[in-house]
Amino acid sequence: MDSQLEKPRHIVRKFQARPQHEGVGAVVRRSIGRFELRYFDPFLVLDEFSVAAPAGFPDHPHRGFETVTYMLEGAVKHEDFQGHKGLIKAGDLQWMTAGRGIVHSEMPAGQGVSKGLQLWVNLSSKNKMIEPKYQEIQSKDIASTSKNGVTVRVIAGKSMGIQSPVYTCTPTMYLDFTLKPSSHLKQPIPIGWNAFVYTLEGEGIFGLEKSGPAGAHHLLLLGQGDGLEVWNRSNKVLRFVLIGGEPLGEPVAQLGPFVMNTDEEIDQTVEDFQHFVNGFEKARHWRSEAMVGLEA
Ligand code: FJE
Ligand code: FE
Repeated sequence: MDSQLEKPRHIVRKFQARPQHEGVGAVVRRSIGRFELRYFDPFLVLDEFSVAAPAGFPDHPHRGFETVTYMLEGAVKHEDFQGHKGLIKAGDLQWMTAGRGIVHSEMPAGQGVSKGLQLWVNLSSKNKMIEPKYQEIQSKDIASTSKNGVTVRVIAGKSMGIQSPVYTCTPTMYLDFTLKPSSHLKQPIPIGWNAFVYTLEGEGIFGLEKSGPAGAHHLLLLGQGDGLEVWNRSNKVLRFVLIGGEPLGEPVAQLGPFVMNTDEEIDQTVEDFQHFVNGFEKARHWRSEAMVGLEA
């Protein structure tokens, strides 16, 4: 836990994630993916979403990347065009590799507001057209440990001696930390990876001990180095996620939910989706239950 850092990373840019409308009636605080920060290789989008019925994210496609949905409150019901469906509840994780194609709906379940984080992780050219795959972990099964006032839930990668079972096509770490007042953390991060913090609750000092504190709903981009130091000098709990990934270093061509390397591949994807081929076959006759309900 008290791993020594030789070159701690510092915050190089800080963004406040302000609410904006997305999907149908949903609100997201988008940090990565907004125009000031189009891409932080390999990350395409980070949304802190907040959604209550009848709002949601009805039937839509994805190709060429992964969506990682980590629920904070409430639940999201998902269904896809292959018949894969389920409920992602508070604390649960869905790591969805869209690969060559997924069409699905993501709608809030139950009363009240459902909140969570959705991260889009790009796939390398050799993985963009792989078979779609899900890795789903319930809250009780997420690797977690606590020491000296620091609790970690390991979504991907390893921390404080424990490892997530999630396989990441693009090498990725995703850690959910809670720090009690007066606690301190040193977390190694692989050299060369791009890494950032997204703050959820409370106030923390990140990187440099004498820097000013960062409050909730901020994206902190980290510079290069071998790890991150964090201090909670406040009298409230601090919660944030630390996410890092190995940059792909490839060109990105994006059209909404389709992310490829070239414009030609995007044109091909639009054609595949419109003609229900190359992985989109099952989209021809599929509607989510949510949509069928509206049509009836
Ligand atoms: C999408 C607009 C969207 N953030 N956070 C355009 F809103 C979406 C989309 C989501 C989404 C879904 C959840 Cl459950 C959480 C999200 C965007 O579904 F895919 C496109 N293309
Ligand atoms: Fe989606």
